[in-house]
Amino acid sequence: MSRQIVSVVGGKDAASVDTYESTNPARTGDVVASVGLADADVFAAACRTAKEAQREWAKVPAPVRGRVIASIGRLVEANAESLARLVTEEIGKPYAEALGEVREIVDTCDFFLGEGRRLYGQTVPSEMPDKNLFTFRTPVGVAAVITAGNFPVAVPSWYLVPALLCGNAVVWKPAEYAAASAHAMFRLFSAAGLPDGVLNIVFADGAETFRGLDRALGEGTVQKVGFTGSSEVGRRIGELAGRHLQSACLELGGKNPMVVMPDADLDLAVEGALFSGFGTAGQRCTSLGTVIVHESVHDEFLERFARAVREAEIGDPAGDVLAGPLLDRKFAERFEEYLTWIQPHHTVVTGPVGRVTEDNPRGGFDGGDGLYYHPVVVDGVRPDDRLFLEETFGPIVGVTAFRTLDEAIELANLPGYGLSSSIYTTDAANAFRFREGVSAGMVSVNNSTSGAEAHLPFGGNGKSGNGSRQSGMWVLDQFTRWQAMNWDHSGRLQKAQMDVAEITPDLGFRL
Ligand code: UN1
Repeated sequence: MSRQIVSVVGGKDAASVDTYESTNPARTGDVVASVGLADADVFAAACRTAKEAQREWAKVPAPVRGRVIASIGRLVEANAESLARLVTEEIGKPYAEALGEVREIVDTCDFFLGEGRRLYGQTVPSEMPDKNLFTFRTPVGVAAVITAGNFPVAVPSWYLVPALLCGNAVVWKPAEYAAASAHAMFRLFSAAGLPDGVLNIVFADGAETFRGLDRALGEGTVQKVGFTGSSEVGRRIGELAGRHLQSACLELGGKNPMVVMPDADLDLAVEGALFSGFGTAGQRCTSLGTVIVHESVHDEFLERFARAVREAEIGDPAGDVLAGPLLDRKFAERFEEYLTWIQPHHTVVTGPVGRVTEDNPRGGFDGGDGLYYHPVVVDGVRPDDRLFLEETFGPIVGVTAFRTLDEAIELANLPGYGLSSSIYTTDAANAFRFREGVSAGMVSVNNSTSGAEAHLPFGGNGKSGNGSRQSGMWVLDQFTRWQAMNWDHSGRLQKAQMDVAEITPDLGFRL
């Protein structure tokens, strides 16, 4: 029997106006959860509830909030297998990867539980005697967090954990097609003892969420918006937040390049391209977009890459496979559109294209009623092709050739995204020249474009985001604001810039 889930606001179930069925993409007939969808009123009410709860939560000493984060980590660890199984069931992520995703929540908790005992401010010297200067990190207030479903629990934890640790309350709107995984994670967070209203979960469609967010921003109940999803929606969220003088933390799409130099270890590059191109069925924001390979090793690389892709195991995500199905019908439909971008001047080097069916099987696998797609490598993409310029969320990778490193860097930056990037080379000078030239927020050397660790700054530039960074200590600037304090204990009014002692130099002095 499938689960029935609804929004939870202030610790209580909230009203729904519609129902969404979250299905298993590996067996589309199986309903994983029946999800009650709320409207804009519920979203705005959740932000008001969060604002109330935040006042008290901010008063809880940060080390005590850190203990709550520690408990969340323990609860997630103790429930890792059931949560990972649910992620696999709901979005078709291979089980080993789903376990890794759950691990990423624990890593994030491990990092931030100690931050509760740091959250350092500074003492700063004053320009006058008997005066002290300090800085404090203060919570922003309420964070509205809207997340995608390709990482239904790990990426939300990058927002939720630091936001809560810093003394904020959160209204979380997860993707509908990953609602059951999100609800399970919400229950684990609640079991750690978060007071009612500090973390709220609202299931709603995009339009209602947008209206609710607009209202909440207008009412002054949201001070930070976190959004992970497409560049197109991110732009609208950023505009909306900006109109209300609030800043958004945007983690958007990518067209992540991998440069393969003539001196690269080609087998290593192929392994990296296979994992980042087709692991998670190419549905990470960090997934490989285009391989930019030196003309002298192009043919050799392509042959080995195509072979590796043909031999890769695609199938039931509960098993030991490189990739399972696409996340959801919506993504399958969009992926079919991306396939129409393949042009006569392209060469598909991997075999069949499209949905895996009885008539279009992958070896002996007919896909059943799952949303399985053939992985595709397209050679000969050109800089003005849509396949080269736009994100193609799904199992498709383009290949193009270059002559000089400068040309490769230009190609890498051309699409205008700037999330992740990678270079395979055995020459340190190439690696550093690439790092300097590439516009991406993240650069891998002899490693794939995906698989960032949870305590380095994560985020992009250009169409990949507005420069905000998540993870590690860098995300603290998203969820706190600096407050400057000065304390004059001289007993008189000392005027800055005016009542300052002068020491007169002899500027005419020469040796
Ligand atoms: C995403 O797809 O939104 O670096 C995030 C990676 C993962 C996170 C991807 N740790 O590939």
